[in-house]
Amino acid sequence: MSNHLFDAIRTAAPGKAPFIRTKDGRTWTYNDTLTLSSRIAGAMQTLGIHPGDRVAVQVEKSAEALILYLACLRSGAVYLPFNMAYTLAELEYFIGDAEPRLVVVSSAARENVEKIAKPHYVIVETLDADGSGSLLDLARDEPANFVDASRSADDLAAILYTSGTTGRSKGAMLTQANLLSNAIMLRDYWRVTAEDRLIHALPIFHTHGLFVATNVTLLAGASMFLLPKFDPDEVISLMPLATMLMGVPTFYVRLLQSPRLDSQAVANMRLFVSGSAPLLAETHVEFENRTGHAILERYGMTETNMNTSNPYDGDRIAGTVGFPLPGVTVRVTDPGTGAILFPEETGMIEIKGPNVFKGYWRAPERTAAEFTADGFFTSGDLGKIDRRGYVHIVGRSKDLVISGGYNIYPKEVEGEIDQLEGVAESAVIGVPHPIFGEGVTAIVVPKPESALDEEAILSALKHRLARYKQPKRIIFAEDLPRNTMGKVQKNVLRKQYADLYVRA
Ligand code: MCA
Ligand code: AMP
Repeated sequence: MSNHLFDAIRTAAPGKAPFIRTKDGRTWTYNDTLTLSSRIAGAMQTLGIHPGDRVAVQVEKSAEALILYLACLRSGAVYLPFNMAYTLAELEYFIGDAEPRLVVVSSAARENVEKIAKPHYVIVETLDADGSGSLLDLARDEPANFVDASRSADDLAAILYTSGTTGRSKGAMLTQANLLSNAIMLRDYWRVTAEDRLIHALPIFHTHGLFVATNVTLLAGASMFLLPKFDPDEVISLMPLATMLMGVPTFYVRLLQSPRLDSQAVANMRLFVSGSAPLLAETHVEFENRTGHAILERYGMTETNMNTSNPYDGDRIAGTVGFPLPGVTVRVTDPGTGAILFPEETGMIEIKGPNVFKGYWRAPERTAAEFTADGFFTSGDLGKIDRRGYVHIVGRSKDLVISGGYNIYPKEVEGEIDQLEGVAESAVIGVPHPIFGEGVTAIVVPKPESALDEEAILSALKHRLARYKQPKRIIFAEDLPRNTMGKVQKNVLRKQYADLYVRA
């Protein structure tokens, strides 16, 4: 029996060497990780979880949470991680759609989650930030030699929900082969070895922190400093003990705000990686001037893992996302005709390769709509490939805001605002923000005689939307600019409010 992804992780695991170190001074060796993941997989089996069952997880970042992900791989369960910021209403939708067999949440959330899980016959167990909870209690007496479930390359390893420009969030189905092929490629491309020590300050419910950071570390037999969240001071203090950092552009903007960041502080560091959102060329240049390190920017998506990367040895060019990764084909097409464009011409970025997902969970029509007839995934990103082969992302055809590396789909926020009494209509846009890259901003047209103000709208959204999706500012307007087809011209609004946060 073989387990496509976990067998590779097990083979790379260097026994007594450390895998995770946490802030409180604890260390999990690879052997400890194998033992605990075995016990948790055993507990899940005892609970009746079978290969192919979904296991939804909404817990604080911890070593045990990462090991729970490994336990899911071992038991053949499909891992479904959720952002801690999601509200109960958001979680309820995901549970209804994914139909997990088990949901793991914090003890504080258990009672409420049980209420929404009950109609779906879902088991609820807990895991807290300190590693305690009912799931680990169940795992304690399970054996350390769990027999891993058989999983082939095409079996699902995880489903990650990504919001859609139309309709509700959709689950991107990622196979064992999607994850393994991408992690091996990145490990080799970025020269990650067992000597590396990664500063892991990203959340572990998205591709960046879960697959890029964690799978690459595991397949190199390397180790990580697992931080509960990003804190620039803490990250700088760890640099003399570490060799790598992976982050979203906001990390680098915030690090540059610290006078402690200099060439001395980074003397032991080998590699700084950025992704999930555009890194401003000025941030790249300022970071290199201050530290001597050229940040390596790469480009990925939940549906595709990583597609391109600046080179390890060659020029890491600011404002570009580098070359297609080995085995990945990237092309640029005319969004109107689908014709393949020449270098330097801007169009739709399309992707094909072993990294590209299997489709959206229980949504074959939505899957079909995102692929071309010859099997390329349509990214929704607009870009070009220059004469040297570097890919540039110049914009998005999808209506999406990226704030601090988190995606926000305006339609979801507009839907919530439009339901409020006194609102005629709204348009949600992203405008440049000095820390988050883009700031979520709502332009609201009130109904005549409505007494709505900014505070009333923001407080109404509080329990309806995750915090990072809530607008940073609400602006009232008499009407929205529209084109001759009646479509709201968001580009006009983005231009009009371009310096809203720069001024603030
Ligand atoms: C926090 N706040 C935010 C965000 N994060 N507002 C907008 N956008 C955000 N992303 C708000 C909080 O609500 C709070 O507001 C205030 O900022 C400070 O909160 P705090 O928790 O202290 O912030 P933080 O911990 O410093 O968080 C900022 C962060 C974090 C470190 C940038 O958002 C983060 O870790 N982002 C990474 C996201 C990520 O992993 N993306 C990868 C997706 P108030 O005080 O008003 O309540 S994977 C992906 O995109 C693809 C596949 C790829 O290519 O990687
Ligand atoms: P997600 O849906 O969270 O997977 O976000 C994927 C999107 O993030 C991509 O389609 C891009 O729009 C954006 N993205 C990721 N990496 C980069 C990058 N290096 N530069 C610009 N945009 C990026």
